[in-house]
Amino acid sequence: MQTLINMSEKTQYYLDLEENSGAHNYHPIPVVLTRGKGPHVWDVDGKRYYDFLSGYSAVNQGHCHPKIVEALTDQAQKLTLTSRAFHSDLLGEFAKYITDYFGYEKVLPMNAGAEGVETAIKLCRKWAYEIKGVEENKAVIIVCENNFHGRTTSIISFSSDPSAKKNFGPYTPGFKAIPYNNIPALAEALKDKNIAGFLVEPIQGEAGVVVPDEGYLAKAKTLCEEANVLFIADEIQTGLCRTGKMLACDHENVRPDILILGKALSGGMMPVSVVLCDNEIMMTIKPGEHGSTYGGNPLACRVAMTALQVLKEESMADNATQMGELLRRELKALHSPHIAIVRGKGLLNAIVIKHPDKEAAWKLCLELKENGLLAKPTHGDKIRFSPPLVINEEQIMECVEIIRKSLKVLD
Ligand code: IF1
Repeated sequence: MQTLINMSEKTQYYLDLEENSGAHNYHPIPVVLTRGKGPHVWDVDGKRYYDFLSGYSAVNQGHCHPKIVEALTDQAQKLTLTSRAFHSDLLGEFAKYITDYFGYEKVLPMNAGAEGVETAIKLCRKWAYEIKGVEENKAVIIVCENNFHGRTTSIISFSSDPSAKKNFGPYTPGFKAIPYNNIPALAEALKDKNIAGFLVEPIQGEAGVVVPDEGYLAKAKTLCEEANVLFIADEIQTGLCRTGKMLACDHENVRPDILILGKALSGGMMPVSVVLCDNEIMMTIKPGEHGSTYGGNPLACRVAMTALQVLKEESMADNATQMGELLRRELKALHSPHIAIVRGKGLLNAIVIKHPDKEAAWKLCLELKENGLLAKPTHGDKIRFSPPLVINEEQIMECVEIIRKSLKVLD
């Protein structure tokens, strides 16, 4: 039972319900939210907060964006699900819209981000056996240490985080981990003729917003091309304007062979993920060989098209660039003895806390909550600062002041 003295009875009521009847698979900040709009959320006592996590970058467009809500509610009253046993008018429209939007020949729609990653893995393996000519069941996909690609059994099989994989074995074979942001290690791994693909986050989110060296992605793509290996970009967290470009790969003009999107693809309305690639890869999957009940449902298609539309209409990539530069500049200018590093790109940022108390980041997040800003530590000493991309300069400055004031709790 979480009993904190400054907790309202209403909040405690909801915490107790979750505690008693919900799985304990998270350790959330003790706040109970009931409403969201733009960069703000409100708790059950009516207190307003800046959301500096954005649903783990799923509400880039801001909470309850009116145009996306309108698309959701309108379509919800027409047709929400047909299954893929039949066609719908929206799947074809969505497929054309998103393949034109990102410049690929085909799209395969799924739901959660992990399903998108699993789909990319299956496509990569099928391509390896049927196009590249790798011996069956010998395909290997290179991944990076400290990766995060989701929570399915195959995906955690190649995680390097013990808490993500302990006692979930036996693990799925066919993956080789190399250090992130290390070209020589990739070049060495690519000598293996059974390598089918290289699955990489353009910026490692969960690891604490680890930005690779300039040129890393471009060099990696070139090495993959030379080795006839598929470059698979997991842009589920970094994509959709979060880092100041439509895709994080755009910073280096890298076109992934397989592009995976999720999260903000629906603007926080519902799980929608996609895999984008060209015919040579996508057409290796034949009818009946892959799918899902909700994959490509009309409601998701309608919502996703609107979510993509508002990203461009409201120039969210440019705003992410400008607001991100402002946020990092102002955080560095605090010259706080408790902040070791400020890093990020666009509005995907993190601070690394320097403090003898290993609970310092958690305590700072509790103080931030008291002062009206919600954030949560990742891997102990890192705190991600990734507000919705609709945040403006005045709001950034207000948040910097909240952070400045809250840091005093660590003195
Ligand atoms: C949790 C992390 C963020 C992702 C990338 C695939 C997925 C994710 C790059 C899977 C999901 C979420 C999952 C959520 C917390 C959050 C997270 F801390 F876990 F790593 F954002 F950084 N690729 N990330 O970031 O997408 O299946 O969840 O839709 O599991 O705790 P999903």
